[in-house]
Amino acid sequence: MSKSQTSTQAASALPLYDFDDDYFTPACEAALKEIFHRFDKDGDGALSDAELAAFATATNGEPFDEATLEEIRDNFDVTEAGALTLRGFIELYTLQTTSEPEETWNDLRKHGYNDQLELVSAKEKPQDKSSADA
Ligand SMILES: [Ca+2]
Repeated sequence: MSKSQTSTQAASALPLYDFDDDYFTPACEAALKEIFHRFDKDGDGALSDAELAAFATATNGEPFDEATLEEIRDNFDVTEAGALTLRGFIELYTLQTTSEPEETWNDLRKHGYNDQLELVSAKEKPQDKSSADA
């Protein structure tokens, strides 16, 4: 689903991917690894379904559907139990970043990074949730 907000920024943002090296820039690699470990709650080096759901919700506002999970397991490095490894996570972002860098920028901003790929706010913002019942 496309979001209603349009993103026209980031024209002068840092590069995320070094096409000469065929790999992420060091700053982007560090950011992606930090995000991966942030959601790897039990620290076993892979994102289980529950951890992946938390990641997807923080990134997209909703967990991946079953078809997307299948796609992830089919295309990227996962453990025997089907949890996405760091390598798989990097593979996933390689695919997205080389085709749609704006999408990766959106994700990085969602997770608190600014245009210099500095972590400025690691907090998930709860204000757009309708469950303000505290
Ligand atoms: Ca884990």
